[in-house]
Amino acid sequence: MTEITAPKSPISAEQFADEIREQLKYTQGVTEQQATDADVYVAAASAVRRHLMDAWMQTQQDMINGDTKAVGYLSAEFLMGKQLSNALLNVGLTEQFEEAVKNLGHDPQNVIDAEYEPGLGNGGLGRLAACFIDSLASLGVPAFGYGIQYKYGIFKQEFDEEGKQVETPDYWLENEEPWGHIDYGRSQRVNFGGEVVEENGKRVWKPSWAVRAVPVDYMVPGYKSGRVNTLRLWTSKSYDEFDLLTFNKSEYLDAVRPQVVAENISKILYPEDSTPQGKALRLEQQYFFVSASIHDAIRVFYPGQDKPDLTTFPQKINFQLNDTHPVIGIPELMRVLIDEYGYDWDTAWSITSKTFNYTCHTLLPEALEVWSADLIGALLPRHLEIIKKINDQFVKELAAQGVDKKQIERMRIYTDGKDASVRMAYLATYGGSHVNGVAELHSQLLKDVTLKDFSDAYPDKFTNVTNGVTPRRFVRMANPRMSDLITEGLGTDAWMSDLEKLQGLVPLADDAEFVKKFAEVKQANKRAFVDFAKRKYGFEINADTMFNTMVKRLHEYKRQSLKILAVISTYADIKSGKLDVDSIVPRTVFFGAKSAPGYAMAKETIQLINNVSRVVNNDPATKGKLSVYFPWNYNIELAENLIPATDLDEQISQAGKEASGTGNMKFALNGALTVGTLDGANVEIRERVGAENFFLFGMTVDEVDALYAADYDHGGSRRYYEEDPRLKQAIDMVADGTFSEGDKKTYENLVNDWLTHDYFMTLADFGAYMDIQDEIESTYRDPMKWARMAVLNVANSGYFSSDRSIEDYLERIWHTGPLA
Ligand code: B1N
Repeated sequence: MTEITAPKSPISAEQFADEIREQLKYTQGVTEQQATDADVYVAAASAVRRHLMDAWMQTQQDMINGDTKAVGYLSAEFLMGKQLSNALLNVGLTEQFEEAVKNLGHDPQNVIDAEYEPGLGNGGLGRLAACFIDSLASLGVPAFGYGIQYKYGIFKQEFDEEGKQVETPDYWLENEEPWGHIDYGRSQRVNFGGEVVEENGKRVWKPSWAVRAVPVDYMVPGYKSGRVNTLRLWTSKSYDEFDLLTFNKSEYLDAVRPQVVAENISKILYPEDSTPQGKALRLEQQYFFVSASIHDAIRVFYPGQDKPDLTTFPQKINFQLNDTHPVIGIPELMRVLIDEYGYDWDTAWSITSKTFNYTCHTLLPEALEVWSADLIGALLPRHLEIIKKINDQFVKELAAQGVDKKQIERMRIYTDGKDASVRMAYLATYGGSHVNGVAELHSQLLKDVTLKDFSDAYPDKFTNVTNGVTPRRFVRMANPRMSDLITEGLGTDAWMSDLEKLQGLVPLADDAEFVKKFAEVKQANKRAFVDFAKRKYGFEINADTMFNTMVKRLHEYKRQSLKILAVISTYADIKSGKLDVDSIVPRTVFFGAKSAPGYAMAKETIQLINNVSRVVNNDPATKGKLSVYFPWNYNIELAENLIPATDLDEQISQAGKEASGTGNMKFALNGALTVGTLDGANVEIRERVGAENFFLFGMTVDEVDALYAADYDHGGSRRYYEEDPRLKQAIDMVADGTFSEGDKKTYENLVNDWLTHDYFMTLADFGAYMDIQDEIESTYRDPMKWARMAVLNVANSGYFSSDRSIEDYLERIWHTGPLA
């Protein structure tokens, strides 16, 4: 059992069982005999929460009273995953829980499973936020996560008979949710609409409606740090102020409109990943949580003060803007300082620009949020004025620096004219102290391409912080067998809070016995996944095959289509007899991916994968040597089960499109080998694990650019189709109805796009991708060689701990550290 600093007095399993009994009786009102798994889950969660309470309160006290600057991580998404096992691990009660629950007559796994996974995020960006708050707490750094408690999280994905994605609402709060604590007393008023008038020479905002932002607090326990931070998620309530004036004009529905609007704000998470939708409600959500959070921070750090000295604000807290979603916080803090606290413009600007920093998570130009000035003006008229003034100041500053007119035009934060708009990434870059990308290559491309003008004008602002993942959840919890082996191999479990210690495994890669044990662990994980998949999905999977996984959001740039075309090609060769089915390495290909509901091309790809799965898995010609499974509703739980069971991970995005990726890190840390392109953090993973332990293929960023320059996406892809018979055969099969019961229309859009545009160059990389498969197969045929490479992947991936990412943020951006 690992020793921890929180709670101060560890308890026995018997005591923990008593605490659960007490909760069952006095909080839930059920007898021990009546208690279901779900009851025991709620009781155990409540008991754990009590264990965290002292440390939570102490952390807040120390933060307010001390002078260690705090971090406010502003994020529209926190994809937390289930909380109970994580809290037990961090508080040091895992074993006591298991024994206690058994003594109460329940299966611990069933109790853990009874928790409903909160899906308050889309993918990597939201999960990164969750890993970061775990690491902040584990490092003892005072921090708040600030976001939205959506009533409906990311939709539940199902597949219909035709293999199409069907979305159903995810009402995650249907049952008792023991973690969040709603705190009505610390609500904030958030105003919207109306107009700005001149009063005594001052601009005064007269809003037309308001909502009440109520905080729901989640404890964020650090691992072995004795610290518990806060994730504060805002929920919107109406003030139930009835608009009498409107009512008297007998416009009843108009009179209650504000109430309806208010409750809508935190109702639903936008299901778009990497591509924003410029909808008014989304801007309302952004302003809602950011405004509430800024006022909350002032309340926390200047308790009871009517006239706080807010020039010290940037020494109390720094706000990290998780992509452009919270960037409206910059004009909001300006407004608060000027309108609410009476500071002059220059003082307000000095405070604001020291308070914010911006992390960019994309390279896709369409993913940088741009809001129409009309929309901002209607919803937040005072902010639009402030943004224009920021823009004026910015333009003057650039001119004074000697920046030429054309470049200034390109850089405008606010663009005039009839389609006047506000570019949030530019506002964030100018309005904050630091800008960072999320992997070396990404940060470089930000400087060279996406934000080049800004990097030229403000070179010192730009830095990189490569993403990371929390080893507690994604190694220790997800992969207990491998974790035990690592601890045995290293003679300590200190790697869990200092992941670079995995380096100590490097010599063990040459220890045949250790490598064999490592291979056995992987095999045991595969068998466990087979059971899990049978239980949850009814799949019949053969554990004695290579597990080859591609899990991530469905997006054209990620190129699930490349993977499925390769599968189809292999299948075609087996059918035609070109490939002897007994000669191939038996493979089970797994896909997991949700598509944005309105993303037609992505949805067609999902349908194709499902139908390839149906056809291939039911064809006796493949003799079970090639199978495709697409477990629906990819989420954290599935990730935690599938990643440790995977042999080969797919990271095959077009070079220059994936900002970082974080799945790639989770796989490497769980002993999967990667087949991947030189994109995002793949580059750094390969550097660290060694080129000889990574299956690299495909074009580089420069080669991609050269092909675009040669007009690839305007008809250039067709040549690849015509010149590579494997590719032609695979695409023809998609077109001819093999995977749509003879219907030639089903995949028309996909086929048409491949042959005319193929913007993400799937066809151009197909040959290289097929060629690398030979190397993959011959390596897999030598199990000890494969396992050795896997050990080296684990041993050299300690860098990809989110603890290291946070250390980098502390040093390069936040300039703060642990509480004394
Ligand atoms: O952020 C992750 C990266 O590892 C991924 O490479 C990157 O694609 C992802 C709008 C996004 N970038 N942008 C988003 C999400 C939701 C939304 O509404 C954009 N997600 C990423 C972590 O750095």
